[in-house]
Amino acid sequence: MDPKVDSNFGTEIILLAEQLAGHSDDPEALTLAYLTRAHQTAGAEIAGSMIEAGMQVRIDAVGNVIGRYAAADPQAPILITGSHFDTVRHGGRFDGRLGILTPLVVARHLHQRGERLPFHLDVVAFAEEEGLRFRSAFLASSALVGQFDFALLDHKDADGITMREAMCAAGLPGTEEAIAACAVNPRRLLGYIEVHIEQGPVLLERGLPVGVVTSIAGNVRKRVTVSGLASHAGTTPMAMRRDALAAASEMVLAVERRCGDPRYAAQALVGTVGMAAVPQGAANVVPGRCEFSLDVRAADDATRDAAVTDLDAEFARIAERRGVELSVSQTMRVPCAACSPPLMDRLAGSIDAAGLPVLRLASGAGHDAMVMARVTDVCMLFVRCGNGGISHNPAETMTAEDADIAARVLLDFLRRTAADLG
Ligand code: HGY
Ligand code: MN
Ligand code: MN
Repeated sequence: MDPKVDSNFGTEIILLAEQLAGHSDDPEALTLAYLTRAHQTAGAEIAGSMIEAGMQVRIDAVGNVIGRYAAADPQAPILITGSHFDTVRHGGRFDGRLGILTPLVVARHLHQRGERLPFHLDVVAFAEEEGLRFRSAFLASSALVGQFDFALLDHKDADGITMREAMCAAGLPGTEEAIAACAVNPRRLLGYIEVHIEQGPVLLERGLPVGVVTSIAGNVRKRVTVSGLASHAGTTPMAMRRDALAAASEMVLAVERRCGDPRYAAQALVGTVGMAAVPQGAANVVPGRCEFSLDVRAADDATRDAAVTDLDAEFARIAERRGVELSVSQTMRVPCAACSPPLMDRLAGSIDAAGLPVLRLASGAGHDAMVMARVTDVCMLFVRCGNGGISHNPAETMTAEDADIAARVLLDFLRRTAADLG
C-alpha cells in the first residue's frame, strides 16, 4: 500500500454520492430517468467535479459525461472506466454512481500529486443503463461502442415524448450522425474497468470488501400473454373456467421451480416474473387475460437458454391443460460477457497487494461492462453491499471503509497498467 495515498477516498466518495442523490425526479426517493431536468443537473454536477479533479470534460450526443485525465502524449492509448448515473425507480445511491465517483477521486489524487499516467484515463458517467424512461437499457454504452439502435429515437416515454425530442430539449443534437460520432475507436483502447456495488450478499457473507467479477450474466426477457375467457365470477362453475390468471400463476411457479433447481445454483440461474397484470380485471370477473414479464439469467448462455426452452415447453403444457391461449415474444437477449483473464489477474494482484484475499465471483446483474466487452477487454471490481446485499432499493448502502479500499485497489490497478505499458 502506498503510504502517501490520501486516506479520505472513502469519505469523499460517500459525500459525493450523497450530493449526487440530491438530484432526483421524485422527492420521495432517488429516481433519475434519462434526460429529465434532474438528470441534466446531476450530469452538470458530475462534470463540475471532474473539472475540479483536473480532467478535461465533454458531454457527448447521448448525454454521457466524459472526463479525461490526460496523458502527456495526445496520441497515448486510452483506458476507459465508468458506470451509469441514471437509476431505477426508488433506487440506491451507489448503483452505477460508485463506478463514476471512485475513479473521479482517484484521478483527483493523481492530479494533486502531479502523477501522470502513460495513457488517457477516460471516466465515463454513462447517461442511461436502467431502461426506466424508454424501456430500452444500455443506451449510453451502446452509443459508445457504435451500436446505438436509431429506431429508438422515435420511441416515446409514458408522456408521449420521443427520445429525439427529449434529447433536443436537453440541448443534445438528437441526430443519427451525432450519435454515431459517440463511438470510440477500439484500436486506441487498453480496455475497460468498472467499479460497481455488488448488489447481492456474497461479499457480505464472506466478510470481504471487494471481489473480482469473472463474468456478467446475460439476459433473456419475454412478454407473455395468457388469454382465457372472461366470465361471471358468481355463475361460472369452477370446472368450466378458463382463468388466465390461474394459468399464469402456475407458469410463475414453474419459473420458480425450474430456475430454483439446486442443480443449476452453481451456474447462478435465476428467473423472475417482475410484472404481472390482469387488464380490465374486476373482483367479480374470472380473469380473461393476464400479461406478465419473464427475466431469465445465468452465468452462461447455455444454462440460461436451456431453462428458457424448458419454460417455453412447460408454459405450453399448462396452457393446453387449462384451455387457454399463449402468446410469447422475446423483448431482450443480451449474451453473457466474460471478463478478460489478464485484466482479472491484474485486478487480483491489486487486491492481493492491499493485503486482502481474492474472491472471484460472477455478476447476476447487467452492467455497462457487458456492452463495452463487444469492443474491448473488460474487468469489474465488485464492492461489498450492506443491508443484507439489497439493491434497486433506497436501502442500498455501503461503508466509507469499503469505498476507500475500492479506490486504493483501482489506483493500484492503474499503476500496474502503467507499468505493463513499459
Ligand atoms: O437489470 C440489471 O441487471 C441492471 O441493474 N440494469
Ligand atoms: Mn441497477
Ligand atoms: Mn448498475
